[in-house]
Amino acid sequence: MKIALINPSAKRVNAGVEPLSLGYIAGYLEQNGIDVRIIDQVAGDDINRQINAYKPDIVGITSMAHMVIEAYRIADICRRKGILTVMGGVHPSAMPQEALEHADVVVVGEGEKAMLDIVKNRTTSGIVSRPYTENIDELPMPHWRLMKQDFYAHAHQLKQHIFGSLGHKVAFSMRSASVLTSRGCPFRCIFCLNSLRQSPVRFHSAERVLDEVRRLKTDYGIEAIVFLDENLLVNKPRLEKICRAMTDEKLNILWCCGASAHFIDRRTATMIKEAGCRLVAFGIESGSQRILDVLGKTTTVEQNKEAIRVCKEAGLLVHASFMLGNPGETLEDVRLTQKFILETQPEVFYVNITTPYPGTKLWELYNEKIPRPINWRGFNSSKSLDVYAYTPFGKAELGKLFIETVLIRPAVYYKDWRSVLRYFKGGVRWFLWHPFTAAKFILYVIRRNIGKKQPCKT
Ligand code: B12
Ligand code: SF4
Repeated sequence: MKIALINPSAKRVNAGVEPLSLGYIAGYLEQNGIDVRIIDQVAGDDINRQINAYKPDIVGITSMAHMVIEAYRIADICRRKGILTVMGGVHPSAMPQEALEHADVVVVGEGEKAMLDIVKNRTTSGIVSRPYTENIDELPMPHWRLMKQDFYAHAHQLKQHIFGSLGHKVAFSMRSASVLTSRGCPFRCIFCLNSLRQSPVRFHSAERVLDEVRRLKTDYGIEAIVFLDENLLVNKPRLEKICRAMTDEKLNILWCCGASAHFIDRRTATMIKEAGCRLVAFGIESGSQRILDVLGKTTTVEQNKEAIRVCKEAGLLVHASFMLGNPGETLEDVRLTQKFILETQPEVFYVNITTPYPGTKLWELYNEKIPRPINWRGFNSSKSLDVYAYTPFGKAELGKLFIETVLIRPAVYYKDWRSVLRYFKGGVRWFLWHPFTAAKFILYVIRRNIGKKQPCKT
């Protein structure tokens, strides 16, 4: 039995990150003796050609909302070829009936055990769901080799340079990889899948995390790691073990992570810095306490300011993301967010348009206001203003405020001409050092932007 797992590419969203969900499923299937491949459109694979060459019995396609049109197009093609077509991931999990119009089987929730059951039981139709894996250490590590580590090791950096994530220069000219050390989050922000998802927070043990880091270093030459966890700092005893080992063993890996302002204090900031952390990313979302409360964030504006201050004092770079177009947001709230950015000066910041993803509380509250038929391509948080459904601002006004907020960037990033020069020098040097990867990536971007895709009605 041969299984092909497919990672569809989405126009307009840059995803220079390994498809870890498929990596986990591939690792689990292979551990259970199944022949598996990952076909990755993002890394430049031609899906049709690869499928014709590999001739899988089953395809499994992952999807988030913004890429689902392409995922459905691929599913339709696979079904036409007579291959059993399974879909999974955050969007099909939230909209299984919609996905069933294109796939034979839809997996709701985690995919490792569900996919193995489908293969073993020869399930050919319907919705499949399995209980969450309680002890995630039972799952094998993601299948790094099948995830095209070589492409992603550099795609990260290109993304960082091209899109100006200055803070990510931690990985400058280094081979980098993404690691997930936990699943779930203790909070329930209304715009996030965790607002309704009943999955508990589960952690890989410190030993398992260290094993993965060491293996990435020795087997794949990885020098920089992006920890993709929703909140790496939640479990302090585990964090201490990981940091102590990284420091004592002189692993010499630079890393960055996501965190919530609840969990950072001076001691933690110093400890992670010593262990190689160079950047912490916070979902700050707003400078207005009223909006933080509406969004179900349990942080305060003051707590967020303090978290940024503490990180900067410890010598860590700060990446902060903000959301505009929130329910009931007024001009005054937006001004508070702009003021927050100027005051706290995070080294990197992103502004997103609040998007009601299916499977979230926000979707339940506002989906009826979204014009039908729904354009899923617009569900990408930052690249489209098509999906706002609940803000008192009109589209034009929201667009203007978005641009205005994004334009604070130069004032934050480029405080003097030296920082501008350093940044561009860094980018040029990278291209000179990696001409082949750079050429490959540029070709991929060109192909993706001019390649015509068949429209797909949903
Ligand atoms: C880490 C992360 C990222 C990382 C990396 C994502 C990646 N690898 O592609 C980064 C920072 C790059 C990122 C970027 C974005 N992200 Co993000 N991200 C996450 C986060 C925090 C964790 C995802 C994760 O790795 N989970 C762990 C893995 C193991 O779980 P999983 O992906 O769900 O996969 C399991 C199941 O879904 C299932 N499954 C998945 N695929 C398949 C396929 C088959 C065949 C089967 C059977 C099962 C199956 O099995 C998997 C293993 O158990 C989630 C939040 C969350 N609560 O889930 C948001 C989340 C997935 N991101 C989201 C969004 C919107 C984005 C962006 C569009 C934001 C933006 N504007 O740029 C981009 C898109 C990037 C892209 N890939 O195209 C949304 C998606 C909402 C939606 N319905 O589409 C989420 C849910 C956050 C939210 N708002 O609630 N993200
Ligand atoms: S803290 Fe982040 S991951 Fe957790 S619920 Fe809120 S947005 Fe989601």
